[in-house]
Amino acid sequence: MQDPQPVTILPIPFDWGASKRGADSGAAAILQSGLTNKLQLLGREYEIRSTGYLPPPASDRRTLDRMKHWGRVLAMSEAVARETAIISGQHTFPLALGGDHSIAIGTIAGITQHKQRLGVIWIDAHADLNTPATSPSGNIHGMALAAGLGLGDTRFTSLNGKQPKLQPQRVVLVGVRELDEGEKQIIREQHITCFTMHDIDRLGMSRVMEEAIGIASHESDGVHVSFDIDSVDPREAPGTGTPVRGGLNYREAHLAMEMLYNARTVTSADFVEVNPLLDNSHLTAKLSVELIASLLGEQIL
Ligand code: 6HN
Ligand code: MN
Ligand code: MN
Ligand code: MN
Repeated sequence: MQDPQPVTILPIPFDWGASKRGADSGAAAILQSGLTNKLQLLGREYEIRSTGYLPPPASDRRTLDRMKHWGRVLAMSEAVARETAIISGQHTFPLALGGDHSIAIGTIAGITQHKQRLGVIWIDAHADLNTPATSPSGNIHGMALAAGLGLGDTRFTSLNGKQPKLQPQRVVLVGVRELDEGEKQIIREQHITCFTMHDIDRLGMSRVMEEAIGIASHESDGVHVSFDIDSVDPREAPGTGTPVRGGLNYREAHLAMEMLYNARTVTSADFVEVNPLLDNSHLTAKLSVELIASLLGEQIL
């Protein structure tokens, strides 16, 4: 990866993949918390682009119990995939700002148009490996990684024509602490590497990230980091829709980002699930800016 590569920021104000409203303001909160200033300090050129996605009118009632608001999520995913494919083709670093995690359906579909052997490091309290058949909630943000692996509804899995877009041997989960039964089964069946909080406690974040980077980048043509802010402990990141106790602490999250930068292997990223409505202090958006800075090369010394 050429360094420092220009960054293309793609804000995606969308929250219909989640049950709580408010993550659609996440990108704006991250931008307001000083992201572009940070990029300037890091000597990174940047551009802010738009997907052009506008929420369809309230008359869009395409919704099913096990796939809530699928009409809106699909329209957004198509717009995100189109724009991300263009950005990837221009060899800048796509930085997608959610929005809820369903935006990753589109970013992965777009990026894999250029990178057929994309590794993915999915940093999240959850695995987002549900399908409409296994989902307890029907919320599509909990199905985003499954879609990339070709599992679930074909409207989502076949977004750019190609499915599956990802190979399970290059997909790594980090920070997991809440899984649904169907997700556990998919992890086992697909042989997906999953570093739970238990593994992080035992091995330490340093060893976990070394292994994660090795697995995701093995014979790959790039690595996508999909960072769900709920991976971080709710004490540090309260502003998120599905918080789970017992998460990454501040330094563990930073160490992961610093090691990813040092490995020079990451070619794109999502930062998702920041919900400013649940965080008056804007602590969560500020933390996101700091983590993005570490991922893009901010050094302590
Ligand atoms: N996220 N596994 C739960 C579900 O509803 O499928 C939670 C999903 C959370 C999704 O945090 O991106
Ligand atoms: Mn809203
Ligand atoms: Mn997630
Ligand atoms: Mn999550």
